Amino acid sequence: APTDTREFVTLELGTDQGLVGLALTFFGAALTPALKAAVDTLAALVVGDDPTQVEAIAAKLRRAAGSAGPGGIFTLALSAIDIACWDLKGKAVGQSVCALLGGLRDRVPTYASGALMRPHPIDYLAKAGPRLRDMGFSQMKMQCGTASLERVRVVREAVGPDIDLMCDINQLWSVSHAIEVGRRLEPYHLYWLEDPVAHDDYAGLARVADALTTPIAAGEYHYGIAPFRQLLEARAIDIVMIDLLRVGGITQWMKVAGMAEAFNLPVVSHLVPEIHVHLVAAIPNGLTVEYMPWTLRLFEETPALEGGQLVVPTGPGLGLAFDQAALKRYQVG
Ligand code: SMN
Ligand code: MG
Repeated sequence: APTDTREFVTLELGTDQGLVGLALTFFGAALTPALKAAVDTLAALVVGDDPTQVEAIAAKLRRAAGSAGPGGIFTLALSAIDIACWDLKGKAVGQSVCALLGGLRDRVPTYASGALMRPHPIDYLAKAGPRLRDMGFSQMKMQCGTASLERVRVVREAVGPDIDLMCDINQLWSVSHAIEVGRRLEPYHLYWLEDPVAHDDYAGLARVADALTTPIAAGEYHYGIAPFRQLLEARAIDIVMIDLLRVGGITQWMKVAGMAEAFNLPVVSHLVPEIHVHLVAAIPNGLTVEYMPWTLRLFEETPALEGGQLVVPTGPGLGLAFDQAALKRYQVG
């Protein structure tokens, strides 16, 4: 619901040269205090290490965490360390993270997310869709589950045929339901249908992808890089969605993007647009960045939106600074 609050764990890693690398992580929900403890513990373990050696740091932290990984809180915490290290890598050489990763382009398509949500009534969607278009977005995503045909029809009619419209099911459907409803959604030309079924039902997802002409996107729920091998080998998806925090940070995100490239598939990001803009802009198969506004207020300045595109910050590292007053204002615990 629009009044929901979310808790983030922020990280600032300082160096002996006076640089500060920043990161954030979340998905802890009721376990956010445990996630914060994990981030603090891992950060303490890398004091004195060279932040440019991100694989050495990941290896050390995996060893230290023992069988608490892979996945879960360990990976969410590891991601924060890795992101802060990449910010430091960029700051140390005066280049953006995008430039360090390949620097393919200076802006990327982006889509509005978070506005057309499942709890919203249909008449609200009919007004909110065009509002996003008027804000300059040419791509937007809605959530569905029940009454999906009606909801998609109303939004499609409200925004017109030229908007790229996506629909996220968040794993709510069975395989047979996904195929049945997915077929009936095809006249509305969705840009993609996201997570129609359980994220780890690779064969089921492949059946859905095979049955529909609408591209299937998934990947946000997976931890680490190995599950993407399953998704790709099973031909379960047409669009590879990578969540920076669940995959293990920037180092791991780039590996999955490379896997997707080898399968000739595009990559899209999940949440945290401020950081993902660097990654999607760096790779040849980057399709679009999810513009989810949850984290924007934590920063002094965020990537500019120009003509439906997100501009990659050119400052060193991530080109971001925490708004310290905002962090104080929102601080919990
Ligand atoms: C999503 C995921 C997590 C929280 C909110 C929304 C959604 C998305 O699946 O794709 O943004
Ligand atoms: Mg989703």
